[in-house]
Amino acid sequence: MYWEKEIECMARKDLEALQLERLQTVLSRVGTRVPFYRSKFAEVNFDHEKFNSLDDIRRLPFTTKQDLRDSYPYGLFAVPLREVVRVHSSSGTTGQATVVGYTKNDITNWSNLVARILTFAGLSADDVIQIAFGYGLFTGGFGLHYGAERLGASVIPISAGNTKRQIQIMQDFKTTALVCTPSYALNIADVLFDQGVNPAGLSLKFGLFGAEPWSEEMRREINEKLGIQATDNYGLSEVMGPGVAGECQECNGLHINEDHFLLEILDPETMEPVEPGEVGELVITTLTKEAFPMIRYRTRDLTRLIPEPCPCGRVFNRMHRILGRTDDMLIIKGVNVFPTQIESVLFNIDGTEPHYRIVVERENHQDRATIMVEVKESLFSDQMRKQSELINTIRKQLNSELGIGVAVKLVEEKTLERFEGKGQRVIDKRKI
Ligand code: DLL
Repeated sequence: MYWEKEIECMARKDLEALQLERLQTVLSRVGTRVPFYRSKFAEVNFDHEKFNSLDDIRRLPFTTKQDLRDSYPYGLFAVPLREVVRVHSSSGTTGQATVVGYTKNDITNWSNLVARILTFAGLSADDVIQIAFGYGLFTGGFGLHYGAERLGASVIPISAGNTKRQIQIMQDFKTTALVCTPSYALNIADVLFDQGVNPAGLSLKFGLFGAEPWSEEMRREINEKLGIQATDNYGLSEVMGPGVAGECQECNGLHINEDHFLLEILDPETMEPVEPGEVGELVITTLTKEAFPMIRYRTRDLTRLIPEPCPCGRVFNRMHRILGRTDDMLIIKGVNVFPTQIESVLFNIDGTEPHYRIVVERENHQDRATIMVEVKESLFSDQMRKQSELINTIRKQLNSELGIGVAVKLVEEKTLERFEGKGQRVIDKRKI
């Protein structure tokens, strides 16, 4: 267990005082050491002497993914490279890659924060943790690995892929906790079933899933199939990697490690704070990072705060599971649609498998969305009537959830590609 009661349960006003003190330090640090921030701060006549409340942060400019790209590779580092002990990078599939760095202290903090997240979820030194996130430049594998070691658990650094081997190891090494993306967990559950392995015969108790959006319905599906308690955890490489926020065993929102991160939830149009509890874009400022501090980083992730205190007793605010990203929000026929909304509907319908794709096309200036969903093989040998009934049910429910008409196509089990890392469920063929 990695439990810092004096911090995790401190009075809110003390936490805010700690945040302010740390914020002042980080601002003076980047203002003197990073030319990018120095010139940005000068543009708004920022004087850190006059910075005396957390709300003053609203006077500072935002940092975006593009700023990171423009500073590739080391332009935003706040320490010389000789103090950097680790570098991670995003894959760059959607543009120029971005690079982030860590000092020794950063790695220590990162490990501690991930150990905290694992503790939130109920894990302890008694657990055997199988890390099926990719190891490499992606922060998932190493981030969870160091945290699990810090916790004192037995760590199996198997990395992603080779699903049959994952299952073999899980059986032989008596894994108690699986750590990966939710889509890979589902993939593992399917292969487990195909191999006739009864999950009740495994030692698995916990699943810690993150790195991509998923729904409450998907959690239920994974819990049932693997016989575990699945929790959600959130992070992003730009501000650290995993370890930013995670669910406790209440499974009702993710506690934010607020002693290390300052969060704002802003209306993505006006960039003004939303009312407490309303949905907006998450903007994060790091409070303790040395090598790669981030000031007001626009995550593009949408969520809302859960204002009620959590029964677990932690002071850290909770955020609702990520609802989607401003940039993977689809606008179909002018209506905003999030893939997780479609997922929630599909997972509640009997006869469908939990694998789907959303294909969007444009023909004669008209959008057309087709939802491809896997169904049990037996349905295809059944009468056509059953298929069309199912299509109608899905279509009706999607129409009422989304407010637009979509086409539905049933495909046979195992025809849609499976994921080992982050899932890619939307195929947008529109050239807009
Ligand atoms: O995905 C870090 C991570 C690794 C988090 C392992 C949790 C576990 P990036 O590759 O930089 O970092 O991607 C960050 O992934 O902005 C979100 O859009 C999405 N994301 C991460 N965690 C969640 C989650 C890692 N729990 C981007 N729910 C973020 C929804 C998530 N989306």
